[in-house]
Amino acid sequence: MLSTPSPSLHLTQFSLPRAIEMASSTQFSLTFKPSPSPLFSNFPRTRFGPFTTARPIASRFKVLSSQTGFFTRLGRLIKEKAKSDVEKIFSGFSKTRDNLAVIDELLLYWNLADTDRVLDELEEALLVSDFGPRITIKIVERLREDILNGKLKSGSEIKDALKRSVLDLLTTKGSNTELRLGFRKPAVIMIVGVNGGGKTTSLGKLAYRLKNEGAKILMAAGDTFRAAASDQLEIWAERTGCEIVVAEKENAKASSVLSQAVKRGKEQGFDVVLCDTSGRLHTNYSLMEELIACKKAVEKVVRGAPNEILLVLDGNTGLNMLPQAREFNEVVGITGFILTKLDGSARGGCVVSVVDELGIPVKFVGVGEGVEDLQPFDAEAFVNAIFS
Ligand SMILES: Nc1nc2c(ncn2[C@@H]2O[C@H](COP(=O)(O)OP(=O)(O)OP(=O)(O)O)[C@@H](O)[C@H]2O)c(=O)[nH]1
Ligand SMILES: [Mg+2]
Repeated sequence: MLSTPSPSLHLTQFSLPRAIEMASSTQFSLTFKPSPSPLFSNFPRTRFGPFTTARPIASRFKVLSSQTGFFTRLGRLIKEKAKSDVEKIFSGFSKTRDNLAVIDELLLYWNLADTDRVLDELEEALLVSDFGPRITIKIVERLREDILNGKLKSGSEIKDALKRSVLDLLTTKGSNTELRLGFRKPAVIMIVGVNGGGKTTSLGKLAYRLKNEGAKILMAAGDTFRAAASDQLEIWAERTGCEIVVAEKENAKASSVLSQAVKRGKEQGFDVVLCDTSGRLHTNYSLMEELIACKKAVEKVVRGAPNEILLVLDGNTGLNMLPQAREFNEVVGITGFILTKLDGSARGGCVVSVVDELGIPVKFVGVGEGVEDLQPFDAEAFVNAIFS
């Protein structure tokens, strides 16, 4: 069921000045923007036409909304989609795969006498792809042991064992890849991270996915530092047919915007409120404090919220993302990662190092700038995508 805005709301659709004019005269007020027409009249007529999204929205919501455990199912459905999006994941990781293709060549001509040289080169290939020294050594030494014990007798057996090792690492430490949305409405997801990592884009793509599963989504423009930030999110709201709450004034407190949005979400029966936040350096103490305020403000409105705090990490930063992850986790408690820009990076191994080092699951990977380019993380699909 699509939320159909009332006729009066339709009239003011995306008219910011009008909305501001109508807003209350309190010191701090927010504008609430209804979603565009359910027919997606503003949807770009390119790759993602209106009809690719309209059908699943209607059908899935009917099934799910009438049952308890809506959020559990929503989280699971999104994850299950990863299995069917294998092609997308495969193409998204093409650079990492190219980088690791050397392993195939090495193993093709492998023979026992050559083991040390081959494993040295394999080690190097993993390091270059940002698997990180600790895991790389762990993987390579396990392979060496199995080769010397006679358990692995051919190049293809070594390759399979390599894939199994990586899969084990991912599934042992980061298996909770489903979104955990609790059981109170609205579920609240906060997206945090350093500047330019892909927070707003990921939020937009996530909204698209959730909406496709029938959830009623409200976006909250919590990046109040830059005027352009809410404009950017508004474009995503329009593109995905979601509603959005933005601050009326520049430099409004992010925590107030998020709190107001969650209140609105609660009053108007939204399923999920997606909260954008400003980019901040993990070393900037006062900005990190602001995140704590955002978290508390949201929690005051809905007990248990935010249900997810997703840290966006730019795949191009490679292993430098680890200190960021540690710091954000210490300050606000990260529930999952979104690793972005993996389409442009040959360093897909960072997925494994992040999971291994922090024991926090990667929930999504960004493999492009399009609306469908946020893929739920599936360890098996990932391993198959990087080791073709
Ligand atoms: N290739 C590629 N580009 C991406 C991906 N995710 C985001 N981007 C691009 O990265 C740039 C920054 O994305 P934003 O979403 O604005 O990043 P942000 O973290 O919200 O930035 P700030 O709000 O300034 O901190 C944009 O040009 C996005 O299109 C991805 O998965 N792949
Ligand atoms: Mg942003």
